[in-house]
Amino acid sequence: MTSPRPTITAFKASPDRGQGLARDMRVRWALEEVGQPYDVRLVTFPEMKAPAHRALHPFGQIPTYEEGDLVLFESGGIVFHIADTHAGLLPDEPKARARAITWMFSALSTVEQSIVELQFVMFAERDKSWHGERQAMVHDRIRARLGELSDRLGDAEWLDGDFSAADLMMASVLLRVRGVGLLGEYPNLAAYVARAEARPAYKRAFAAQLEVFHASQAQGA
Ligand code: GTB
Repeated sequence: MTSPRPTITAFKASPDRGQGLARDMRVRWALEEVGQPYDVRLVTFPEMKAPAHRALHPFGQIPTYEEGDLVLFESGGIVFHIADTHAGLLPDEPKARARAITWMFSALSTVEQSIVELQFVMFAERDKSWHGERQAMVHDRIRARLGELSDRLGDAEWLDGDFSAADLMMASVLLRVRGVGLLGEYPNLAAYVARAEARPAYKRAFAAQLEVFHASQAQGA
């Protein structure tokens, strides 16, 4: 039985200006990896907070995922669903599958956590008297996690065997700190992310979200 073609939501005008850092990117990437065509509904900030969108996403955010009468929110849940229902992103062998899922959770709850903190520091706390001190503290927290991850990855190509949803999620998270220079301090992690970005599915997803940004610029959004 084939699933209905899913629709995801993404920013109409992403604040990252097409860098592919918003969380629709990881969903697009997963869909591209498994060869699942999809539609995108673009939403403005006010639309995200309106009742119609909140019916899909209780926190008024992107991304969401609609597939027939199934509605999902949370990029982790969405990517897991895609990986779970298509071949190619999770191993079939039960223990390897469980390890890959564990790494997905770890990317989101252990590694991304302090990276999200940095987002607040950079965008919401710039004018605070304690900004510099807090930024240094959060940078160090991120460095601690990156150092541990770097030690575990070592010279391996991917986190646990072949490329999986675990790597898709971890690379998506790590990309968020490349712009502030932290990823470059860990050459094996930088190379890991570069390998992930070189995947054709990543490139297709990146191009699709960049096209949205260019369209929003052309419309003066
Ligand atoms: N835990 C949720 C998930 O993983 O899906 C978090 C979803 C989330 O934070 N969505 C953000 C959002 O909708 C967009 S991705 N924000 C609007 C709001 O909360 O009102 C986060 C994001 C935004 C911008 C950049 N950037 O500019 O670089 C990067 C990431």
